[in-house]
Amino acid sequence: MDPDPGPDPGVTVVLLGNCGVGKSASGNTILGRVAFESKTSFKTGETEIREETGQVFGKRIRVIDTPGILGSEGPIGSCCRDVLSSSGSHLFLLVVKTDRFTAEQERAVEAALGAVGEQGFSRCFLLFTGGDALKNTSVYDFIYQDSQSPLPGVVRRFSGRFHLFNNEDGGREQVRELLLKAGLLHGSPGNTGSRAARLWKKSQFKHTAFIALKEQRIP
Ligand SMILES: Nc1nc2c(ncn2[C@@H]2O[C@H](COP(=O)(O)OP(=O)(O)OP(=O)(O)O)[C@@H](O)[C@H]2O)c(=O)[nH]1
Ligand SMILES: [Mg+2]
Repeated sequence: MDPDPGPDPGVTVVLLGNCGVGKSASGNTILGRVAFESKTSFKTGETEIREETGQVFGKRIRVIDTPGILGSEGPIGSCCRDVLSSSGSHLFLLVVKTDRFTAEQERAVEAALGAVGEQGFSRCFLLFTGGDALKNTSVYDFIYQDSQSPLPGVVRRFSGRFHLFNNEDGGREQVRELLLKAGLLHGSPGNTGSRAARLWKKSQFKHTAFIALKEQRIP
C-alpha cells in the first residue's frame, strides 16, 4: 500500500503591486467570492497583509493579498520569503492596471520584484487588470502602444509570463487559464502532452512573434 501522502499542501498565490491596481479584486476573482475588500478610492487603501483560502478547480488555494508595495517593502518581502520556504506550490502575481504605466508604477514593479527575489522570479507572473476597459484593444497592443514606455521592457523580462484579468465580470475561465499557464492545473508546462503545455506554448509563440514584429517597427 502507498504511504499516506498527507494533506494536500495546495497552492499559495501572493498578490503584489502598487496601491489601487486591483490586487484585492484579483484575489476575489481567483477565489470566486468577495474575500477581500476592493475599494474605489486609493487614499483609503488596504494597509495589512490578509489571506483567505478556497477550493478553486479542485485545488486548495491560499490567496495572500498585500497592501500597496511602496512603503511596505519590508513586511511584504518577509511575507514572500515565508511563502517561498513553505510547502506546496507558489505563484506570485505582480498586478498592473491597464492604464498609463507611470514612473510610480515602474517603481512599484521594481519593489515587488525585490520582494519576490531571484528565488521567486520564475514563479512570478505579471497580472494585468482592467481587461473590460481594453474593449477592442488586445493586451499586446496595450503593452506596446507607447514606444517610450518602460512597460515593453518589463514584459520582456517576464518572458511571456503574463495574463489579463477582467475583474468586473470575474469570469472563471480566465482563472483556469492563469492556473494552466502557471502549470498549476492538470500537469505542468513541462509535460508536453498536457493542455497546460499547449496553452503555454501558444502564449510563448504569440509573445515571441509579437515582440519580433514590434521590435522591427520601433526604432
Ligand atoms: N473596470 C475594472 N475595474 C477594476 C478591475 N480590477 C480592479 N478594478 C477596480 O479598481 C479599483 C481598485 O481595486 P482594488 O482591488 O481595491 O485594488 P488594490 O490593488 O487592492 O488596492 P489597495 O488595496 O488600495 O492597494 C476598484 O474600484 C476596483 O473595482 C478590472 O478588471 N476592471
Ligand atoms: Mg486591496
